[in-house]
Amino acid sequence: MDARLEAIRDTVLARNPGEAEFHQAVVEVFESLGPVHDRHPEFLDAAILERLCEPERQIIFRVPWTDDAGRVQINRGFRVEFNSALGPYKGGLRFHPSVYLGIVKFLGFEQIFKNALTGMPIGGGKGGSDFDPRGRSDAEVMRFCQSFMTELYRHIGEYTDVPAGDIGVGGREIGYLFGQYKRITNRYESGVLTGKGISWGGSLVRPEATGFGTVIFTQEMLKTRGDSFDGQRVVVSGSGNVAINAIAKAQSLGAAVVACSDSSGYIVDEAGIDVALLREVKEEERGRLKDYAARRSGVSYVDGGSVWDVDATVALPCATQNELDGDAAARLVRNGLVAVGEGANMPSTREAVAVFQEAGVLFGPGKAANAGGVATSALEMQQNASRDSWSFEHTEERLTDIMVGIHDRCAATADEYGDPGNYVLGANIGGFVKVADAMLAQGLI
Ligand code: NDP
Ligand code: 2IT
Repeated sequence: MDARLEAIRDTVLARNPGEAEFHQAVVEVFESLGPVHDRHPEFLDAAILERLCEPERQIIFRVPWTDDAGRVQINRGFRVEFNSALGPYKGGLRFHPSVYLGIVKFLGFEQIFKNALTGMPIGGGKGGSDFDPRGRSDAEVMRFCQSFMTELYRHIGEYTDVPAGDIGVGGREIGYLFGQYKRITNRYESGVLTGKGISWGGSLVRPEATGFGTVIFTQEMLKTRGDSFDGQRVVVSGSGNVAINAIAKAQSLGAAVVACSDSSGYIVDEAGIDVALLREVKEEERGRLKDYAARRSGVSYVDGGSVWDVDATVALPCATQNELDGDAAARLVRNGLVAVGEGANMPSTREAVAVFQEAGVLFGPGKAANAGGVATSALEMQQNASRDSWSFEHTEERLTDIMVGIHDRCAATADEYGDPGNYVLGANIGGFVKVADAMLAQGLI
């Protein structure tokens, strides 16, 4: 890494102790940015990197609520408003027991570059809570969401900060959050949240967008080698919103998707995953993958273990950060892997990324490959602002154009900086330059 960037990096790491995921995301971006600063010394003079790594605002709050037994529960809520150079802060809310400031900051930091790559007018932010929705009743989830919004409402708004879903936050939670925002503010401000239901301001294709977009991006990478999804053997991690829709899209392009996982284990279904059954078990019943295996013959369920033990030509990690390590990457590469599209945020460890890149595997990093979700959120904001709603076909066409555009911009940037096919470099530089130019133009703020 460039010595000037090393010094800035060391300061950032020292100023943010104990935030391992945030450190990892920062270091990975810094490793791409040396050549940009050679060409643009003005970015150094204006301390763009130092400013980028310091969130514009960080909000941490108490979330008290009562469970169904009448006991008081206390969780911690977060919203990190990272960068608003390109538009209102935009990014999801994650409800998972592992959430702490370091996770929210890594996600918010990645979101700045991802959102810039979409070409839409959105800044970067992220939030969430260490609340665990697993095993909670609808009524408990509602009371939690109402309490969370009772603090969050004062910090958000269609021109200020627009949250959406992430792990543990889907249509149900967005509904409860929107209802409470509306009640407190007495405003039907549709554009304050995205991922809403279709009848109350949501956008068609938003539920599918992240998974669909990841597959579209990966298909574009495959095309550069005269290849496609047709006939690929695909393994997906996770079985939530992103995973299920990635599976559906890959199958529609002719791939055999043979395995997916949840945090308890994984299934192998050599006949190809039955998406209708998967949706029934995971989305309607909020069940577990072992229930899927119990209802379909020829499926094996492996309790614990890693889904990356299953051979694949295309891997789509769609669960969580650091779920695919260097050893798993090396094993996949030995057994014929040709491409990886990250549906999750930072699912591959730094060692895994190095293994993929050294082996010449096509590697689409999350901030580019999973940008279809937030891009379609921006399309939802656009529909809300114009009080319009678009057809599925039109919205899907927009999503496809955006994903092809992100792919092409990453590829062109990698070419421009002398490392063709390096989508990590292309995404980091492409996103950074756009934000840095805007920050420079807007003065020292
Ligand atoms: P969901 O909550 O719908 O699904 C998450 C899935 O990942 C579940 O199958 C869950 O298993 C599994 N998982 C979560 N945490 C862990 C863990 N610590 N260890 C093992 N498995 C885990 O979330 P999404 O599908 O929305 O999100 C998945 C990933 O995609 C995240 O990295 C998210 O940041 C990213 N992403 C999401 C976008 C969106 O629009 N939703 C947009 C862009 C990126 P279990 O059910 O057992 O908990
Ligand atoms: O990581 C992500 O891009 C998301 N969770 C989606 C954010 C959004 O605002 O739609």
